[in-house]
Amino acid sequence: MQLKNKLIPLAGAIAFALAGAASAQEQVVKIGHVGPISGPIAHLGKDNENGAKMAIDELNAKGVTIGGKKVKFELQAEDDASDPKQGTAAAQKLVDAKVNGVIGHLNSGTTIPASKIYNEAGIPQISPSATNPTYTKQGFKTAFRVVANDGQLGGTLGRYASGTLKAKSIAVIDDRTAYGQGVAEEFMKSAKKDPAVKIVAQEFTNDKATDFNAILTKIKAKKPDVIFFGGMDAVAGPMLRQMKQLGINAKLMGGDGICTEALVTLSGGAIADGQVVCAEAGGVEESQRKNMDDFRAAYKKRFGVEVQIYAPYVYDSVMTMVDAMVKAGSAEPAKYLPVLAKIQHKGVTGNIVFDAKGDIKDGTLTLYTYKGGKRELMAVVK
Ligand code: ABU
Repeated sequence: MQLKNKLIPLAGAIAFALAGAASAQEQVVKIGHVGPISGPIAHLGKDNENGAKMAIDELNAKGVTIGGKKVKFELQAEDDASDPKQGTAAAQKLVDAKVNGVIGHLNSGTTIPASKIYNEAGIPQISPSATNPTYTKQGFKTAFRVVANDGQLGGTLGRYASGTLKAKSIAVIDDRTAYGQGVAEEFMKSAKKDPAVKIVAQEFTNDKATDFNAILTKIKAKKPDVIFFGGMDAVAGPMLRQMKQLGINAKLMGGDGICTEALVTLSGGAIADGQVVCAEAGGVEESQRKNMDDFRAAYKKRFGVEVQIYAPYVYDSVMTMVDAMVKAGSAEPAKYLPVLAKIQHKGVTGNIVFDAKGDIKDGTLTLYTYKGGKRELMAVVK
């Protein structure tokens, strides 16, 4: 009896010591993620965050070793509500938490000011969706992006408006954000290369607006063939509804911010077949589409909803960052950053290789329209 009493605590102590030794071998690597989980585009922020969760869970389930040590990844997800001030506060919180890397932010207006904070802390940042060119033009060695930029988006859409749609009169609206203003300017620059194109109206709104009657009434009088909107789906949806109410039959074009699955619901079903033309700032050719389709199916199985737009790019951003850590044999930012800058990662969204500025090399775009209440792929273009 006495012997048994002594053996039990001894066995417990051995088990405790073994568990301690195992956890001493396991290194925790923290990945920060920031997007708008509140506010008008919370559905897109959640989409991005879900992409990060899928990558982290997959890595932990598979088991990853970095520099000879087994690693456990932890996701620290923050909400910036698409607000630049909340964006910098979230960035500082991640720096203070000593994250090993950051994926985000979603918006250009939050990504750009936050990038200065990450840069000063030497923490690598990959944005999966911010498309304003300024982000990678600041000369920060820590800033990367896995999607094409507004120059490519606006350029391609401008050529499509003049070349394919043969638009002659175009009205432009933007939401005055870094993204909306930037993509609208690039679109106009590109469309105006065709001397037959006239910008007949230029109006402004904001990223929380829901009433566009005044600006749409002014635009209606100009009878444009196309209205280009620089902004997000939460604003484009009600805008489409009011276009229909006012009897405006012009096509609505926009960048990746409106090119979501949710646009149909947000417009209250007001989109006529083929009326909207928009572009995602990435995409894969037909031959590589299976990986993307498999990702979308796995996402839907896990979260019960369709991918909105950028979840696969977030997933790839995490995987690319971790690939660099594994190849560098270290999750220390200073050690894996140079490897990340030269990485060649085969992701579900295509090959990820960065140029000297941190932009994706050979970025593609995917043109979409909407038919029968569904987003429909038209073409993948370089
Ligand atoms: N690229 C569209 C949404 C995010 C942004 O650039 O603001």
